Amino acid sequence: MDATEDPAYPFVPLEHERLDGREMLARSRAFLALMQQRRTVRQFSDEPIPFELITNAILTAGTAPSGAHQQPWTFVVISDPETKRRIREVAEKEEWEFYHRRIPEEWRAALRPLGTDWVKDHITTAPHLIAVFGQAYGLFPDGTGGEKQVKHYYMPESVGIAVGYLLASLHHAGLVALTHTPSPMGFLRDVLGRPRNERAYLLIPVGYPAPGCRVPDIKRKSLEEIMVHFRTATAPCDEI
Ligand code: IYR
Repeated sequence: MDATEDPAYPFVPLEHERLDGREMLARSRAFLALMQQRRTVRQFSDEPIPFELITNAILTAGTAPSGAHQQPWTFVVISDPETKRRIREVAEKEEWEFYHRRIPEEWRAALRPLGTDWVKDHITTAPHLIAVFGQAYGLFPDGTGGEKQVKHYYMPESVGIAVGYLLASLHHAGLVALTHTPSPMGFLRDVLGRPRNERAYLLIPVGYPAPGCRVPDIKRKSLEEIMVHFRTATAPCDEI
């Protein structure tokens, strides 16, 4: 018996459709073109959005691979003005300190092209915020009124992949988002009443862009800059 034949943990056949080569290429190019259009946005409209776009994006994030399939993530959606206002208040207090006192010169220079500052009106303008939490460990009732901790593996990597899926889903649906990192963001756990095993990972305002929204004129690295390819003349890199 090999490790995939343990009756306690059954395996099922993979559902996989083998596509025609041309179809694969067409899909791959269309997805690339779609993702090339994605931009981080800081100016939001307060217009409401269909809420299923949020739940579908979260379900899509939940399809991400994770360490030992522990799915160590929680997505807290904030749609009420009072909670948004409280989050903005603390975030701006922290960001004021960051931009006026804590920021090293090198970091300030790195942020200059993005035009960011301590004012975070997107937190109250965007119709929804998704606060992403990573679970440092699992927390379960132990059956005797106490709690049992279960170690999680590769939490930051797992949550990062899930957030990538989330952002791709939102963009695919025609929305814009901002991967906001109020620093420090420990306050989010307190404001949102999350349990002690959860670590705030990102705060993501989601919505439509504000009319006349502008974004920095920045370029993406080329394939040559981001890919290294080990190959031989005989390695299988077929053209279709
Ligand atoms: N947390 C700050 C600063 C900031 C840091 C990085 I790295 C960015 O890519 C953008 C901003 C803020 O949210 O303004």
